[in-house]
Amino acid sequence: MEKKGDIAVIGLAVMGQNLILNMNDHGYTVVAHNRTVSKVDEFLDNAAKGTKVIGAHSIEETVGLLKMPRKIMLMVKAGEAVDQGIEKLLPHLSPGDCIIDGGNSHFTDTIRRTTCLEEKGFLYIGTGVSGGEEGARRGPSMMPGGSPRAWPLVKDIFRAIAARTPDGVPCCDWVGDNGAGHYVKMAHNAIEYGDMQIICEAYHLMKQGLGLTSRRMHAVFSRWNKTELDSYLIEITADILAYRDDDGKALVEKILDKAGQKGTGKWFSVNSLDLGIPVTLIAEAVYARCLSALKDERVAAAKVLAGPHAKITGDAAAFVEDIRRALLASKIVSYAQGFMCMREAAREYHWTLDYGNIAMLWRSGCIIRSVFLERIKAAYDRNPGLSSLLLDDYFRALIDKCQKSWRRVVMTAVRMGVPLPAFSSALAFYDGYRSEKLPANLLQAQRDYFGAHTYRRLDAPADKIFHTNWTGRGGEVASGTYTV
Ligand code: NBP
Repeated sequence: MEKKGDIAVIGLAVMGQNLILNMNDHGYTVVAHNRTVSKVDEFLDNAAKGTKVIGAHSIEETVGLLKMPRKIMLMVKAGEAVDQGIEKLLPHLSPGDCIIDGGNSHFTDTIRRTTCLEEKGFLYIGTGVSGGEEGARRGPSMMPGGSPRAWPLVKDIFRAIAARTPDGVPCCDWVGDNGAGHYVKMAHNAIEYGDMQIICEAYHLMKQGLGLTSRRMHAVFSRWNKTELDSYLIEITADILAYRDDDGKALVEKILDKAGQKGTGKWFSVNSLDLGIPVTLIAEAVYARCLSALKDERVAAAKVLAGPHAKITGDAAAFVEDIRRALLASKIVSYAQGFMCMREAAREYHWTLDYGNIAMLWRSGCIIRSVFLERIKAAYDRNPGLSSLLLDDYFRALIDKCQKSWRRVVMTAVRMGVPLPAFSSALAFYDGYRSEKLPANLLQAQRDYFGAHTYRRLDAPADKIFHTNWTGRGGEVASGTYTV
């Protein structure tokens, strides 16, 4: 009898190939297919040689080679390729079969696809897969969501191939309905933008403000990696700073300072605006990449725009510790904002998210893996209804410890003319969040003055709306109230 596969993977680029080999290592028989069919044989003759992987040269053959109910994972470019893949598969599937999209799809596409496939009697999963090539091969962090009935079909395979926390728990669990998995993956990527930006700001200040060499900064980041900041991104930053080019000079200093991006940080920032949640640090991280990309304009502006170019004097070691604390406080704000946004998304899109569990999905296998995430899990274990991580006792105490340093760093950088958009926006958010009163009373008066947008009063019931004829020339008619 012909051997049948446990799962099929369509898309034999870097992620698909490595996931297949990972599944094979864990004893699963995988059917492999790719749009450009020659890549199937190339894969079987090379990386998959000697494995149990079965090559399929058409969609029909792929489907026919699978055990029922069928599980077919698309690892193709996000967007149209996923819709095209689904269209091609549907005529060959039976009710109860499951299509899985493991790419970086936008969560709204996943919501649409889940509904569409469920209406046709099929099951659908949109799963975040994080950790790049190495993660896919050795154990990614996986964030599946979609049709809840699909989870038991893939649970064993996904949890077998996923990364594990230091305690041995797989970094893969069901996130929630329809687009929840892809939403959480988007949040992960966006938090990664924030983490990278705050590290870059620390580096910028040490280099430009203190004049530290890459060798010294390598030592600093290596030391920081033994503190609360212990994480993959701090570790690779230390490695990068130590890396020498052929001439013995630091390679990092020869790299063009123009950042690229693939869009998930922007997606999250746009979504945070849609939801009305101030995810300021991540948005600043996206804008910082945009500003860096304006290299030619910056080069021209640098010649004509004045500003300070002073160096920081005084105790350099003490200031380096100030920077570490500023980084830590900013990181706490970034995660607090990211989790606030996920909480609002859960309300908006009707998901039940387990925030402590999400933190542990990211504990290994992905780019933002860190010890810090365990503290987030502990905070949600203490209080599952926590409205902000900033209010958790551990994080509150940590911010208290870092606060003076954080303010000193931002003030010094402003004086020196070193841009710290993420550090400073995080501090502004912190001060705004802890303000009982903000100047929005004046803002509401302005809106009512020019547009009759109405306001509420502190000394009147909350549901009572007022409009003032501020100039004596306007009418008494108020504008309708609505939220954009
Ligand atoms: P790519 O994102 O580079 O996509 C290449 C694959 O998509 C190839 O197999 C290609 O087939 C297939 N494809 C395309 Br392009 N258009 C297609 C279509 N219309 N119909 C069918 N197949 C089509 O591959 P990747 O880097 O392995 O990433 C796969 C997914 O995983 C993406 O969504 C990506 O965002 C996500 N992801 C990537 C990483 C990473 O580190 N690379 C990490 C995490 C997530 P062909 O060979 O015929 O052109």
